[in-house]
Formats: sequence, structure tokens, C-alpha cells
Amino acid sequence: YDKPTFLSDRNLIVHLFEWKWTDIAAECENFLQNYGYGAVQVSPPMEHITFTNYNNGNDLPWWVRYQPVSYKLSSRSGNEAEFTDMVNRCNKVGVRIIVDVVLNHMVGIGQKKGVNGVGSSGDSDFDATAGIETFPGVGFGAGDTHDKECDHDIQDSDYQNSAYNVKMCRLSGLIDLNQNSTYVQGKMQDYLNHLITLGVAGFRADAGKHMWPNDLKNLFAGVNNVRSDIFGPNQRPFIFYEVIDQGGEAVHAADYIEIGRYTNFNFGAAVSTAAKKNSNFGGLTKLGPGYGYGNLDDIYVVNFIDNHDNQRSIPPNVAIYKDGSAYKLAVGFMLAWPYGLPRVMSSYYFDTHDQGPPHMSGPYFNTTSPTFDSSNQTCQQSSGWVCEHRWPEIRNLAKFHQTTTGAAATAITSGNNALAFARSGKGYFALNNNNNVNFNLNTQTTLPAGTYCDVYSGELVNNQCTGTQIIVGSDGKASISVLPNSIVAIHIGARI
Ligand code: AAO
Repeated sequence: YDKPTFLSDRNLIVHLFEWKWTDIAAECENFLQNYGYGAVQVSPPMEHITFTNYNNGNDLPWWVRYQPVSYKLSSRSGNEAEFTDMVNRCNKVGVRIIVDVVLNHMVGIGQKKGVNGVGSSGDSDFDATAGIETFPGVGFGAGDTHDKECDHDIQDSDYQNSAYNVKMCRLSGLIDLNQNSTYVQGKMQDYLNHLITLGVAGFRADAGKHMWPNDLKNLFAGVNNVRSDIFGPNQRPFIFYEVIDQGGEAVHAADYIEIGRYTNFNFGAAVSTAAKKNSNFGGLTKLGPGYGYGNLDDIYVVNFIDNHDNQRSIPPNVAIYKDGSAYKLAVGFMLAWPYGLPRVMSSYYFDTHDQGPPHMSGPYFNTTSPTFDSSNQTCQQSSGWVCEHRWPEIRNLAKFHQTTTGAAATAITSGNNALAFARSGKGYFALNNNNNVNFNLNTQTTLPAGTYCDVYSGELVNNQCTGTQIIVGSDGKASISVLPNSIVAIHIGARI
């Protein structure tokens, strides 16, 4: 399950958080396929809770997507026909769909009110017999939960002290399903197999930390291979588990590596700390297996700078789109440094934690589409979508990532808040995180002689470089001067 089911030179995920299926289909065709993005992580597609009167009826929080009501493909992002069309159109241009699957739980126990008309005022929210825990759309009831083992919330101290409670109790009140039951497994397998039949490539298992690895192993063993007409014969779905483990936790990320990859929160934390100038960026050339706690082998990790949760922490402990050049440096490094499978975050602008995606003034459920600047391909701020994945520096480093696939990091230089390395024969990357001094290199690039376009300060447009040009001599050497808080990146795909 740890092998990405992507095209071999497109080992890069973009999380199009809260995008609609129709917009993702167009994005695969119009943009992603051209910049080396291999897969889209989509928001949970199943039927979810909804509110009619949230924020006076003016908004619907994004996190309703993490409260399943049934496994019908009907959500704020679109219906089953639209989902299917998206999967088909993205696959056709070599971009895979990774589905965020919420298997740990159903809705919040306190929020069952209003779902299928159950729990109207007067009922106790915690009274399972009142139908609060009944989900006729999928066929789950109170007996399919962990209520017998634990019918209260996970406590903060459980994260350090009790793996049992983390897995058996409720994650912020969410009705906790029993994945050990063959009946529950069967319902989930039906859902996952349905998605596979439609052509998806794999799954992000939400709240993986809160499920037992052995239950997950049995659950996924009953899931079909991905479609052979798209992926070739005998391919397992690609699966990664959301497990937050930065040390000191009762649940370890390493418990999950037999059954797929895990989300490596250490990576974004380490790179962000450097990008925010709280550690020496030059030290990150050691980033890989064994760096800090829990950075395991390349094949076990999905790396990212920020995700949809921690970009909303106050203040975020990672770099996010609001951090400008620090964010570009962090994401740029992730895309250039050969470790793990990277995932680029793509957001909408937000001011408050719960704020939902851009939508019509009413009904709130109608998410609006990104609009694009025709000259530089970025998303227009007025549409509400940030689209970090389209920022010139990030999209061009995504191309760098693609072009340098499989090439080792060599000629590594660790400077003071600066670093540089070649991707043997394919590219050269240098980063300067100082405020006032240039980072000057006279260095072996490992590249063939020629004039290259720095794809951070510009890009090749009709074979004209809009940024700095770097000349590599016949000995492979070049003089490179990296400006403060900037990057120079050249690769064989952007030679003039
Ligand atoms: C909503 C409401 C709640 C209400 C609930 C039920 O906000 O007030 O009680 O409905 O009615 C999302 C939202 C939630 C939302 C939920 C359901 O974030 O606000 O609740 O949808 O609508 C833990 C889990 C992790 C989870 C994360 C948010 O382990 O799985 O919390 N992430 C996923 C999704 C997320 C989603 C869910 C799961 C639920 O990505 O979007 O929730 O489907 C420590 C622990 C972590 C723990 C965090 C936060 O982490 O180690 O396991 O994550 O705390 O509790 C440093 C530390 C690290 C710490 C981290 C973050 O890095 O080193 O240990 O900071 O603080």
C-alpha cells in the first residue's frame, strides 16, 4: 500500500482542500498535468452533516466534511455523477485521485440533532436509544460503535498516556466506530470498493491514529485492487494514514508502516522552524530517515509543510500561505529535496478557524469556483482561493521535482541559514534564508553545459527566460548568487 499508484515521474500530491469535483476535473486538464502534479487529495466525498443556521445562515464550516452521515457520494463538493466525471477526466490526463476517507467515526454525538430528523429538542444527545447513533443510510447503529469500551471524549493526557483511549474513546465527541467488527468492516469495504470501481488511486485515512493498525489491516485486506485498465494488473491502492506523532505520543507512526505510509508531521515542523528563522536552514540537508523523532524511511512518509488543520492553529506552528517568502522557501525546499512523497497544500483565504470555502451569499452550500489570472495562471484573490499550487515559485519547483525524479542529492553545501545541492545530472538548487547577505556559490552543478533559466525568479515562456539566467560551464561549474530570502533553481527541463 505504500507505493504511489501515480505515473512514475509524477510523485507529487496536491491537496485541493474543499474544491468542487467539477473544478478539480478542469484543474487536472488545464493545469496539474502540465506541472508534474501526480495526484489530487480531495475532501471527503461522502454524505456529511449540515447546518441550516450556522453563523446566522451565512456560512457552513469546512469541518462538516469530517462528520459522515452515510457513504453516499453526495457532499458539498458535488454528487456521484460529478465525482465520477472528475475521476475519469483526471485519470485521462494522468492525474490520480486520492480520497480522504473518514472511517474512524460518524457525526459528533452532540450534533446528531437534525440528522434524519432524529434528536429534536427534548432528546438527550447522549441517549443512544433515541436514535442519536442510528445511521440508516449506511446501516450503523449504537452496537457498531466503541460505546461499550468508552463513551466519552479522548482527554488531552490520553495522547501521552493511553493508546487504548486514543483509539477507543471519542475524538472531540465524534461517534467512534468499531473497525474490529466484520459487519462494520464490510460496510466500509463496500464504500472503498465503490470508490475503486470508479477509478480512484488510493486513500488518506483520516484519524488513522485513532484506529487499530490490525483492524485497518483486515479492513484493507478486503478492499479490491485498483482498476487494472487504469493502473495495470495487481496493483494495491495507495494508502496513507493521518497519524500525528512528533514524539512523546502513546501511538507511534511506526505502528502503521506495514499497512501503508503515514503523514510525517515532523517534516513540516522542521522545515517551517528553519523557514521562520528559528533554526539554521543549513542543517536541513540532514533531513531524512533518522532526523529527529519519527522520520522513517523514504517509502513510509508523506511529507508536507502545512495541512488544513495546522494552518488554522493559532498561531500556526508551521509556515502557511500568510507567511509569504518563508512559505515559498519551505515548500520549495520540500519539492527539491529527495525525501518522501511530498504533498502541496492548496487553500482558500480564511480569517477564522471554522470559516468555510468561498460560497454564494446564499444558499451557503454553493461553493464558488476559483477564477484565474490569464497572464500568470494564478488564482484571483477576489475568488477567495489561494491556490498555492499555482504560485509561480511553487508550480515551477513542482516541475523541478518532476524533472529531477530519481536523481540523488549530491554536491551538498550546508551554509549558515543557507544550503545548496545538485540533483545529479538533472538539476541544481540553492536556498538563502538570510535577510541581508547574498549566498554566493562557485559550484559544481553536475549539469551539462548551457544557459539555464532560474525557475524561482522566473520561468521559460516561449523559450525566453523571464528570470535570472545561470550559465553552466563545460566543467559543470557555475557562479550563482542567491538573493536574501530567495532560491535559485535550475534544471534540464528549463535550459535555454
Ligand atoms: C467539530 C467541532 C468540535 C466538535 C466536533 C463534533 O470543531 O468542537 O466537538 O465537531 O461535533 C475536523 C475539525 C474538528 C471538527 C471535526 C468534525 O478539526 O474541529 O470537530 O472535523 O467536524 C487530533 C487527531 C487528528 C485530527 C485532529 C484535528 O489525532 O486525527 O485532532 N485530524 C483529522 C482531520 C480533521 C478532522 C478530524 C480528524 C476528525 O484532519 O480535519 O477534524 O475527522 C495533538 C495530538 C493529535 C491531535 C491534536 C489536536 O497534536 O497528538 O493527535 O489531533 O493534538 O487535538 C503539536 C504537538 C502534537 C499536537 C499538535 C496539534 O504538533 O506535537 O502532539 O501540536 O495541536
